[in-house]
Amino acid sequence: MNSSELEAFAAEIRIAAIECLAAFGQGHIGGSMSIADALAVLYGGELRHDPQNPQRADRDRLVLSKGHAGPALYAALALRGFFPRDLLATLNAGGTSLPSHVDRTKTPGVDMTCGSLGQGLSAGAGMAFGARLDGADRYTFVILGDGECQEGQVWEAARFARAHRLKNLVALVDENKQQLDGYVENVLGGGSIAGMFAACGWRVLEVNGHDVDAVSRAVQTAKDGLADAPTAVILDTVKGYGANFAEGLEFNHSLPVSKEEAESAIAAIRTGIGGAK
Ligand SMILES: Cc1ncc(C[n+]2csc(CCOP(=O)(O)OP(=O)(O)O)c2C)c(N)n1
Repeated sequence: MNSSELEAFAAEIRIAAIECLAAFGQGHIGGSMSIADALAVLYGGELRHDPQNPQRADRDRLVLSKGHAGPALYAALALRGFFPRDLLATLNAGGTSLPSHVDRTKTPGVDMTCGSLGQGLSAGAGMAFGARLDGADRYTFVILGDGECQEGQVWEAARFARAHRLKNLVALVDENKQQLDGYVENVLGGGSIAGMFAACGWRVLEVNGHDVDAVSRAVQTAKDGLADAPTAVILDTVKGYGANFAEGLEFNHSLPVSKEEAESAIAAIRTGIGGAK
């Protein structure tokens, strides 16, 4: 996909995720919106995947460690044809294959069950290590939240990945500066996630996470094989980006989403996302 196609894909991911949340009536809007552009880049070409054969062994792996952002991943998967788009309306319903938090046993295209924060980078490091043992050229991408990076397990995994020189592992950190209960700076401020990954010996790239070209370039760099280390791509993002009823609120982690709000937000997205960046 070229740049304008990626932007259009990101907009469709936002729209489908909002529809999905509105069908259930509430959910994790903030952290779903902030990763839409990164998902567009991954599913728009950077991630080797096969909607007709989601378990294909040579696929790249994606771990959505901030598993509460399932609606955004489900939107991307549905738009790529992993399952029918109608299924998005079953988010969190009894017996659904689309639970609020991602579950690899339920949803085609979901590679890891996540929701208890802090665990995904460990799983991803294991997948990357496994790929090396297999002699396989697949990559593993892990999407983490900045609040999530307060979990100690993230840094155990980071050190493991560096110690084993897992250059086939890419962490994408959604640095939207907000977590469940407010601003990261106020909850556990100080320090720099980029600096922490660098201190663990990772290659670190910092980009505007809503600029699909910048994210694409960073992911391509992460895959260039030139660093003898894993790569962390720090995405400078806005929580709720593009959903006009959520963006800019201090507490937009999980919100009720009415049909009217969804319609208004979708109409605004269709006319072009406002310049928060
Ligand atoms: C171990 C653990 N503790 C607490 C929670 C509850 N929880 C769910 S989402 C969230 C905030 C996550 O913030 P962040 O990682 O920044 O995600 P984002 O803002 O991108 O949605 C918390 C505390 C959880 N899911 N897992």
